[in-house]
Amino acid sequence: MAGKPKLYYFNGRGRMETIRWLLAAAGIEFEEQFFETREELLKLRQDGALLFQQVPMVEIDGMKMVQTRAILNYIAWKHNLYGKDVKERALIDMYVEATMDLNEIIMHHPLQPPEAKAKHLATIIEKATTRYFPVYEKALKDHGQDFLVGNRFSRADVQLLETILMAEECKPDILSKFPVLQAFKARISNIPTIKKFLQPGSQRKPPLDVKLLPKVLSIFNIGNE
Ligand code: P9H
Repeated sequence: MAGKPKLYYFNGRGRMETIRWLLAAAGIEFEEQFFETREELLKLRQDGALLFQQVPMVEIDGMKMVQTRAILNYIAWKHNLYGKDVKERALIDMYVEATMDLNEIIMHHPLQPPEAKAKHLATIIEKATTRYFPVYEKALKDHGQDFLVGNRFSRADVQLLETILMAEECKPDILSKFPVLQAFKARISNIPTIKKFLQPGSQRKPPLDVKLLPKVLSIFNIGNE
């Protein structure tokens, strides 16, 4: 029996957080190795552990998986969070890829130069409330089911909840015009595995703060290229 998955990244969200969410939602315990220095990243590269010299990297089922989406697809498929057939998978992929587009903007907010922060925040709020959230609000309203796809819990529900909570950190009342999403948030947050992950002391990471930022910039040599 393969041991617990082991996650290689820094002690923060970035591109690894969605992987932590999906493993937690599936009830899968996991270990983490955190980079404190660039040397540790370079060591993994020298050991040939990073197919494209990048992280996130997850050791799972004898593989050293890289590429965030590939890792998420594998976990979702393995733990039946990817729909019952290829049509449901297609719809899940459309919903999930959109959450990742919004996440991509939000996860880079801490890396924005101070003078660009206000405009970047306005973009997050505008995109969330005019492009993305209206689609999920309508989908849930139209079918009236508890879950986004196939009336069954899937990665689409997990990744939408993650994105909703990240957007609320940007603007606490960002769901004010989305009553169905407010109910969805409460419902999915009460699923036992997710409720446990939302508890203090879990492996969920806080927003990337000014304390951690210099370490992230040095680990990935950002800004000294
Ligand atoms: N397609 C950190 C915090 C927030 C957002 C991003 C990066 C891309 C995937 C070293 N990995 C800053 O850019 C660090 C990827 C993976 C791939 C990396 C290098 C990033 C970050 C670290 N950079 O989806 O997995 O960009 O390893 O030499 O490229 S994450």
